[in-house]
Amino acid sequence: MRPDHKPEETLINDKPITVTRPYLPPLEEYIPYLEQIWESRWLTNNGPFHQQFERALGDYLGVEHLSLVANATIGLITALQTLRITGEVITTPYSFVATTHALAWNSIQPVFVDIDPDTMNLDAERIEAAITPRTTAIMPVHCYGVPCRVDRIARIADTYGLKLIYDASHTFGVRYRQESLVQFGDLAILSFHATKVFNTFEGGAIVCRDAKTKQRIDYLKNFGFADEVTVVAPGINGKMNEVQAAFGLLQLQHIERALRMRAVVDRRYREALLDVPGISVPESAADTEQNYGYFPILVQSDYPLTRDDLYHRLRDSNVFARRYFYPLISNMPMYRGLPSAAPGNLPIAKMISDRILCLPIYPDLSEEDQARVIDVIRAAGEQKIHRNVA
Ligand code: T4K
Repeated sequence: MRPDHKPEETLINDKPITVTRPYLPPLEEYIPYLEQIWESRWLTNNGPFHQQFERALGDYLGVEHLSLVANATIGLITALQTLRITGEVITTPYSFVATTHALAWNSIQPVFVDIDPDTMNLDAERIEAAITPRTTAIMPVHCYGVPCRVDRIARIADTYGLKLIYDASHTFGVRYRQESLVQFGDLAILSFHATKVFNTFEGGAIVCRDAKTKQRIDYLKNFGFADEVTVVAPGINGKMNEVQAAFGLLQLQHIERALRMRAVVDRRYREALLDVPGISVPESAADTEQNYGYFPILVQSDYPLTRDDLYHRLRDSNVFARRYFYPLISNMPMYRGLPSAAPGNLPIAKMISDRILCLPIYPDLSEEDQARVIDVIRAAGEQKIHRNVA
């Protein structure tokens, strides 16, 4: 048993509060869509709902060219194929594993570059030093929906003739300098996973800049078929089906409300945690309309518990915060042998990854449930420091 664990504190009767909870519209609103699918028997392969959702999503996001995909992981893999990326790609170790796995699935060598301590995104000032003759692209992540330094990174990509692919999985609805954040880069990939701000159960999209690129993505996600008898590329099955596309159309009607509800939760946390010593809440990004998809905090060394102890303390109260993103991707067995994975190369990422905790946030997180999360953090913060601080 951990030294700080007191069984009598365990509130086993409290219902679990998970890091996220998918937004779902009223079921009765979805039934008519299902009836249409049953009627038409058109289940997948660029069906009518797929076409409608793709257009409606482009309008919502303010982009002309996008292609729906089965999930963001397939989207990232397909994006790399679309631009025929090979050799080495500069990326962040501080992300969900899918970012780097997509490179591995294309036999591309990831080159990890450290992150910026404020944005937790790829540090733009360190990119140039990592470029070699084998580098073909940069693949940053707008982590938690916080914009990367898009202008600086675009300039580097232009100067060195590199492609720029953003893992934009966290950015649904985020606007930066009054533009959709997915406008930046050659390609940007969104996730509509159940745990994301906007979900179609599973799903995603690749945003691109022109019709020709969209055409290539559409071929690639459909096995490479250009017509019934012509296969133009070694494609994959990355299609979104009609059940998901119809659901996406319906979700679009609810997204603004869901975002407003998330903003309320975000504000309550900020106010409540402001004066808790040892807990830092990253500042809201400048010039950005956020989507409040995550609520990351950093558990600093002057907080009485370590990050992991706080994580467990919350669990004991049935609160399931998550360590997004720990461990670092560069520490995983399949990547840690890479030269760029050496811990000395990634000190900021390591420090953030050891301190990060993402608190529960979702549209219908009640004030009462949120108070439970806050109370645990505040109460633990008031106890005497009894741990060895590194
Ligand atoms: N790039 C980035 C930067 C990403 O963050 C992700 C995904 C991707 C790429 C790949 O996107 P996709 O290929 O998935 O479209 C979750 C998600 O599975 C993953 O999509 C997400 N990032 C990642 C940050 O989080 P887990 O393993 O933590 O999920 P899980 O199953 O533990 O769920 C977390 C909590 O959410 C549960 O405790 C309860 C709640 N939940 C979850 C699901 C699936 C629900 O209430 N209902 C649900 O259906 O990875």
